[in-house]
Amino acid sequence: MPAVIRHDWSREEVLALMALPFPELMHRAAETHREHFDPREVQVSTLLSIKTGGCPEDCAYCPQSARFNTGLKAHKLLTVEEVVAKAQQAKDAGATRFCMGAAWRSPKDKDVAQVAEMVSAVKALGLEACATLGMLDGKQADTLKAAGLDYYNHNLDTAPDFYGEIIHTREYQDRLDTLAHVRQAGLKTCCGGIVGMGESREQRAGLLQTLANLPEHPGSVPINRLVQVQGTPLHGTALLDPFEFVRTVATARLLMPQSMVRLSAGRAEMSEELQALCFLAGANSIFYGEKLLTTGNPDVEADQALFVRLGLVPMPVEEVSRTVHADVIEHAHPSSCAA
Ligand code: SAM
Ligand code: DTB
Ligand code: SF4
Repeated sequence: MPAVIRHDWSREEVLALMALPFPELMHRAAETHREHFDPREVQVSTLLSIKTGGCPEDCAYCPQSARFNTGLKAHKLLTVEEVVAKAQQAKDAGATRFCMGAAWRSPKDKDVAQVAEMVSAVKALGLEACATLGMLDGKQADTLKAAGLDYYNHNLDTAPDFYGEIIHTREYQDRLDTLAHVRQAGLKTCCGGIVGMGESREQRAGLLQTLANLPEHPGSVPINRLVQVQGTPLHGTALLDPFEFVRTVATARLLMPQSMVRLSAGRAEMSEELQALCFLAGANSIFYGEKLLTTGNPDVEADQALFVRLGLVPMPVEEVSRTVHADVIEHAHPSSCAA
């Protein structure tokens, strides 16, 4: 059955889903997941920080902001050769997508030209390529598309009404504008946010509502759980109830049935049982490899063992493309909030 894709969710409808009795929410999310995907398959992406630290922005969660003393050692842009070597390692370990992240507010055109070379080299290895470089203008998005980039990651991070508590150096609208440039260039969007930053459930619902009401659902929706880094303003934030995290994943699955929902940052601090619940709730993508950008991620061996114990398998690249390109029915005025 083709998916019913909505872009007109109200916050009340999203909250009603999030507040369902846990077994009901999990049942609906798992059902939606298997309507569109093979629930055994999990897409695996590896991250590399190609330019580390020294960022002028003040994102309160981020160890890479130059404004906070986190002890992080800054590093200038890596060379194409260094990036290709890491991409080859990621491919050999079983990753199908390679995501390059840079601690920029927005890249200069000469930076984009260098990243474009990296993208072409990563593509030549047969990997999907993703980049996250900060705000892009239309021309920069076109350059990356021409180099063969598949995805651009740019997160909304949180609800519009909580955003001002977290970031002061760029507006929510700037993020929406970059996402529009990315879509207009024909790139697939990877867009999600962070939970556990002290936001309310209403605000988590607001993030998911905003994501689902974008003109197109993001191809990938990373749900990050805050990694608390000493020296950042959010270090010491009260920990989010793990079930609330699972509810967020399940609701993302219900609102964006055909998107890859990525269990992103924060896995190193999660039990395997919590991760398994997230897979049951419809998460079907992870970051794979010992490091995220600057913080830790589970060991490759631990992830491989978890996949075996849970009967999960890595999603092949062709299937990732097929699901993301699948035709959808645009449905503007549904009669019920049940996805
Ligand atoms: N500088 C670019 C930007 O901000 O768009 C790209 C890199 S930035 C590190 C990419 C994303 O990583 C952020 O939007 C945020 O969602 C996530 N992130 C950064 N620090 C994090 C943390 N401590 N915990 C969870 N997610 C984090
Ligand atoms: C995303 O949503 N999460 C990734 C990726 N996109 C670039 C980044 C997580 C970063 C976690 C903190 C760090 O390792 O620096
Ligand atoms: Fe800079 Fe990105 Fe970190 Fe914000 S999230 S401080 S823009 S690297």
